[in-house]
Amino acid sequence: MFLESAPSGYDQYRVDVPRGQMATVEYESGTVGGKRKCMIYTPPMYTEELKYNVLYLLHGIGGDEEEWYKHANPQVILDNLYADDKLAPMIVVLPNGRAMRNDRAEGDIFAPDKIKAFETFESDLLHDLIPFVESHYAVLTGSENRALAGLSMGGGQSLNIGLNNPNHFVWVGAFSSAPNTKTPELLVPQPEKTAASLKLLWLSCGMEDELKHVSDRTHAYLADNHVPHLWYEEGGGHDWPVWKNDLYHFSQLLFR
Ligand code: FER
Repeated sequence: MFLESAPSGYDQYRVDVPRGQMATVEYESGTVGGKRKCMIYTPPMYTEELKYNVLYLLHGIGGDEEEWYKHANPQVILDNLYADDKLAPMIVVLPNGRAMRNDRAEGDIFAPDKIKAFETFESDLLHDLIPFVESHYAVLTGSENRALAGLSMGGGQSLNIGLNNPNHFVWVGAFSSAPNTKTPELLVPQPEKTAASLKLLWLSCGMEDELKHVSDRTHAYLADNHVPHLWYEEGGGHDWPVWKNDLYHFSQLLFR
């Protein structure tokens, strides 16, 4: 699919628009054993009197719960989209996808125990973080009200976890998925079932990304097996301009 790049200024702070809020919060994780941090963006005019959808947005191998915030200012992109009436109301949760006691991106970030922790996150997300969010924020709790997306390792997690849990997520987005992505046959063993359960399956990748073979392989299998998905090849590499552009487009498609 061809999408125009996000218009210039989409990621620039506008003085005249209502702002959402970005906060760091802690939740108890039975999976990891102890408190874990995540960031949560509540949209402009957030009120407990309404109920909101939730996008869980995951980081890459070199990051943590602050990665999107530090590199992409997602709150600016989202505030601007709200101001232009282009987003369905949603909270955005920025978890730490490395579910282990020391979840900082330090030392050898490719060490096997650290890679494994990106798998363990499935349990932390389903059993610890989602229940926390749903008991502390004014949110809708159906599968049609939850989206899961991420970049690189987080893109692989979104596919691995999202497609494995159709009762939890019907909006799934993978930006520049990393080699942690399961093989397509494992990801989508029953193509008809996956096709019937999802509202949106988004796959995107920069054309100069050295990991593009991962997304190519997933896309080819989905196409061969008639699983509807949005396939977006864009200019750029394994980098923030691509992921910011993905957030700009993907977020507008959610919860419609
Ligand atoms: C790999 C290359 C890259 C890999 C993971 C990555 C698990 C992740 C990159 C990123 O998150 O940016 O071989 O193996």
